[in-house]
Amino acid sequence: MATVYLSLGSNVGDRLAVLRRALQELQSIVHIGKVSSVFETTPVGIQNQGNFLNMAVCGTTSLGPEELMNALLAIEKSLGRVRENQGGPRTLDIDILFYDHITWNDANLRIPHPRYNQRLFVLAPLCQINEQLICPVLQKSMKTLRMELNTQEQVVPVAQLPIPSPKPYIETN
Ligand code: PH2
Ligand code: MG
Ligand code: MG
Repeated sequence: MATVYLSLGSNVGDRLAVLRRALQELQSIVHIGKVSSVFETTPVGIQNQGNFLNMAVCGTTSLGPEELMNALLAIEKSLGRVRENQGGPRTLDIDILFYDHITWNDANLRIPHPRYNQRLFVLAPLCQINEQLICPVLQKSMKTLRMELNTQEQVVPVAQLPIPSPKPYIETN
């Protein structure tokens, strides 16, 4: 089993409902151990789009990094994401921040996630679930990276979602 840290974001539709559904879907591929609060965050990059709700999740999975990424893309799709311009509005984005202590760099997948350390909408939720976590590349804790970050981003906790129980298997005949 691998320990993974994921970042979730939504700025289209009923954002909180989307995150709630995403956690339920995630339970089928990741055994969720911790969830952060849900934060309302101002958009980074393309500015003229709605505020995001962002959160972080930690859990364990038996999927490899690429399998996990494909499964996450399928969840994004099932919740109605249409891929348009990079960095633009999205119903649901699920990014792999860390996968154990591995580094992965190819055209389709980069772990740790690129630029996560420059984004308060990632670090604030992440620090809630494990501020002692050390980045395998930067060799610094999430707490330190957050303190070093100088940003205009507004990041406010607005809700807490429960960890959903794994989907029960109901036999029908
Ligand atoms: N995601 C982006 C670009 N900008 N800004 C915020 N606040 N939250 C996000 O999740 C986000 C973003 C691309 O993935
Ligand atoms: Mg993203
Ligand atoms: Mg993504």
